[in-house]
Amino acid sequence: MLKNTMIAAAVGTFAMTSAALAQTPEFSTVDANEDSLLTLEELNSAGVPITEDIFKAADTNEDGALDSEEYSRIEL
Ligand SMILES: [Ca+2]
Ligand SMILES: [Ca+2]
Repeated sequence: MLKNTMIAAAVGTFAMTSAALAQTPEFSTVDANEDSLLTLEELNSAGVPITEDIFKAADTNEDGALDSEEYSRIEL
């Protein structure tokens, strides 16, 4: 049951992705816990169409999160 819900959510996110490609949300909008770092989870929750590969490539200092500078450089 939960698994099916998650698959449905994933498909829904994918459907929204192409429409959202043109722009990324404001850094502050994505940073749900306001620690000035964006985790992959926060990005996904905010609807940013980012994959783990892109996230890791963008995380140049490899601390597992994106700061505002790293976020500004991501190319989706
Ligand atoms: Ca955060
Ligand atoms: Ca980082």
